[in-house]
Amino acid sequence: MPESMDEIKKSLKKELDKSRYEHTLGVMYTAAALAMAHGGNIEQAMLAGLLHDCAKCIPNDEKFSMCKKNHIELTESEKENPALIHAKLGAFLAKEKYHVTDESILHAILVHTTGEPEMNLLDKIIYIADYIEPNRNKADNLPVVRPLSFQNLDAALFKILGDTLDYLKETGKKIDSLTEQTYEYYKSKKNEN
Ligand code: DGI
Ligand code: FE
Ligand code: FE
Repeated sequence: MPESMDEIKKSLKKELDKSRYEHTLGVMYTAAALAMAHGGNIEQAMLAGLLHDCAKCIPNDEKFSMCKKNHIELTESEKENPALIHAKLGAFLAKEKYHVTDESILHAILVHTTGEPEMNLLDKIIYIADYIEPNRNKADNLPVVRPLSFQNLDAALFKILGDTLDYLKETGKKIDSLTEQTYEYYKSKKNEN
């Protein structure tokens, strides 16, 4: 049986540090609001939002050993940038530990960090909610991206991806090919209109 939202919250409160737990609740409610605005399924959005970072606070060495033990294959990019692993491992834990059976929720968790071309509505909602939730305050473009997210999901994605790439370049991080492909996809989508 899938765990109830209350049971999951209780468990995440222990698994995550305080600010990550608060971020998680922020993503959950922001995802609900985006689902309302765009005709998505509110319950799905909330559960995916609640669980999206469930693997975030596991130490890196443990992330690697959990992936090995459970035959979760990592890309070269994930091995080089362990910050990416929590998405794949999070989708695994959502299924195995929290007993989520809804594949679309698991998929939204899987792609929440890099995105991917042709995301579905729930994928987009979680990707965007992760960036705009109220506790986020670092990105300069938030005053533009927040209202845009309630008007045009693809335009918001393009803006977020562009700024994320700029940030990764500025900080000298290796860019995952999916992040790049996702940006190119939503750029070409924008040029179609
Ligand atoms: O887990 P959150 O902090 O809430 O947000 P997230 O899942 O979007 O993860 C953000 C982290 O992922 C941040 O440390 C930057 C990193 N990231 C996202 N795309 C890429 C990336 N890191 C690298 N090296 N390359 C990427 O393409
Ligand atoms: Fe994350
Ligand atoms: Fe997050």
